[in-house]
Amino acid sequence: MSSAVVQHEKHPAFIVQTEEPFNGNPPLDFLCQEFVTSTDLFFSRNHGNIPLIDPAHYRLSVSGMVRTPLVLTLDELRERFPRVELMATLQCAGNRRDELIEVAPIPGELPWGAGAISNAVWSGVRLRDVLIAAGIERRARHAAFVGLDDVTRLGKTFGFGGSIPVEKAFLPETLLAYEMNGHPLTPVHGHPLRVIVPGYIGARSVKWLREIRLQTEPSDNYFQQRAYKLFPPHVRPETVRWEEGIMLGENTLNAVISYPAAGDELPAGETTVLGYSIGDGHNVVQTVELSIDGGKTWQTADFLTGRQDVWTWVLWQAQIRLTPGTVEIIARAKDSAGNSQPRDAQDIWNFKGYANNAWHRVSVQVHE
Ligand SMILES: Nc1nc2c(c(=O)[nH]1)N[C@H]1C(S)=C(S)[C@@H](COP(=O)(O)O)O[C@H]1N2
Ligand SMILES: [Mo]
Repeated sequence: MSSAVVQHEKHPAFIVQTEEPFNGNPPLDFLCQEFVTSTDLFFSRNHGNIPLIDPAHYRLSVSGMVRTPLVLTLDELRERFPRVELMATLQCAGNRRDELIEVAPIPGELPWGAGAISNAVWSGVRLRDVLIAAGIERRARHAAFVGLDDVTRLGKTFGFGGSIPVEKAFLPETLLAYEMNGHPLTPVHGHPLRVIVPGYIGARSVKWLREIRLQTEPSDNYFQQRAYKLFPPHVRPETVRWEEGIMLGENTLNAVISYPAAGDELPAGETTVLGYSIGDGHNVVQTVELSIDGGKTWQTADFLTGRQDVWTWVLWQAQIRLTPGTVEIIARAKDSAGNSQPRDAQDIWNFKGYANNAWHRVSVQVHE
């Protein structure tokens, strides 16, 4: 067994995209078999090393625009604040980048398929309870997080970081989590403590959390100021003015077909199509629809999961009738506010390859 497998505690079917830094995802068909993703299949996105932290020596600092700066041990965090549990789906902003790369190259970024998403039950304390204990000042507008990992960018080495507006930091769903699916976090998922920001891109859920700083401006970290920013399609790396990008925060409505896969050969007749859909963090997914005639007519999929809220995905299935030839299956979702998804990836292409939520299209070969 390789040391990577031991260290990262992943399932044999887990697809490792890169070993260093460690990045990988479950195969799509495994992913959509479980409403709550097993920890050993949960996707992982890392920009630097995986720090191994002794929980006994771990300290969290809360500083900046607070009346009482805090330095907390893990035990203090557990004892001083109520334990809460919440299910939330994390999605990397780079999920489905491979389809944007088909439109035009995106050098230097991971070519994620649609597996950079997973759903887990997180336990920990509410960020708001910790912030109330620190007594935040009225002029604080953002909560900035820094991790204990080492990431090197532009010739400097620093901890991965990012921030969220204080309004989101004070909402009850925003957690400092020490457990995932009923067990202490594993090293790749941020042991011993990480932020969980439900409804936001995965990048704001900072792992191996070292510090929370309250400030007037968003984080000055590379991953807030350069990466995880959205630019219009005409902007290129050579012409980019970084300050003009939009900092990504909330998720976008998305729907993905997990079965069949592109290029699959299927017999004519009835086929069950499977997939997932996730909302924008404000509205629940209302319907998922499928088309096999280029979007002229649509049929509605059934949700497989009884439970549905704004922080979690839905799994769905639909029976479609396939006739021989090449068939493009298209999926799209609508949410409870009437929002829908963009039709084509080329309309939302951006040079960093983020937030692809175009209609998902899967072409299969159907034989007699
Ligand atoms: N400290 C730290 N936190 C981090 C990252 C990182 O590289 N370092 N990656 C972020 C990104 S981009 C994503 S999508 C999620 C992935 O979380 P996971 O590995 O538990 O799936 O963690 C976020 N938190
Ligand atoms: Mo991410």
